[in-house]
Amino acid sequence: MTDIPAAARQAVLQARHLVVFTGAGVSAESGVHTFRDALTGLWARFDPMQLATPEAFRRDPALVWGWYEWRRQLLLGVEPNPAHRVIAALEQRLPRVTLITQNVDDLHERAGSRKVLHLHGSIFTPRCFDCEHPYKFEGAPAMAAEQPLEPPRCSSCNGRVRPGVVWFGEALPEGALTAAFSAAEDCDCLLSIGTSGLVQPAAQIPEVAAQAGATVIHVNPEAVAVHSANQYSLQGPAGRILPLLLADD
Ligand code: BV8
Ligand code: ZN
Repeated sequence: MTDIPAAARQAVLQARHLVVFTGAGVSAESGVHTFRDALTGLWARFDPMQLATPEAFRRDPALVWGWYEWRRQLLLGVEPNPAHRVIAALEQRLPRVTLITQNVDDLHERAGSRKVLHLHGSIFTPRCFDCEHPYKFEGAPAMAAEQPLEPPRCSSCNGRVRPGVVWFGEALPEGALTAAFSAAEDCDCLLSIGTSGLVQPAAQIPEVAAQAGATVIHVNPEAVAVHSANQYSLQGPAGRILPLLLADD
């Protein structure tokens, strides 16, 4: 059983302003591929950097749209896991919690988190690639197989519909990014859960909090290098570690 150092537990439960920063690892125990392993079958031969870009969509819209519809379809069949639920419980319990996610799924919302800053958009909010007109899904995706799929057309300009995510080379949503950085500067504790810390500028968030003097706690099965007394690396799956924060309450 992984113990949580008392000082780390205390820093979370007594935070004046807690920032929770999540990556694909928080959804792993719900059965959602982390970003790097979302490339199996047909997409196994691609590097996400090759598929999750506007250039890839221009070059082969059906391949890219097919990948996202396959991922969306998988997401419709999974549930939030204990990690998502503890995060939602912390939001109820603490004076101020800012939840920032890199994920494009809706598992935080489905677990009860009310305010979620999506730095990389959402797979559930497609829009027109040309005029940005929002597109409304009708029901579940057309197919379960991993195959290219022609994207639908925009009702206002007939352009192709694209996923509502932020691709590599695209700017992050201004509002969410500004709110995320100011929360990181203001918080006294930041809980970073399930992220490889590779993707910029999101990866700077824990660093900004640490520079501002916050206690930074990483939750990841892989050890995360920590550089000072008020940084912790809690090694283990989030679904097992996070409930320990609220245990014997
Ligand atoms: C921008 C949406 C500027 C899409 C995503 C060189 C070349 C080209 C670009 C760059 C470059 N250098 C820097 C850049 C910029 C680039 C970047 O960072 N590239 C990196 C990779 C080198 N960034 C961008 O392009 C960003 N935009 O910079 O724009 C700009 C400014 C103005 C105007 C125009 C442009 C946009 C980045 C956003 C990309 N979109 N997602 C989609 O999902 O398909 S990022 C995508 O990757 C995910 O959303 C996620 O955020 C990220 C993967 O990170 P993780 O979430 O950490 O997931 P990962 O799989 O990597 O790791 C999972 C972790 O969980 C692991 O650590 C694992 O150990 C852990 N884990 C596993 N199981 C568990 C667990 N943890 C806990 N419990 C468990 N059970
Ligand atoms: Zn349009």
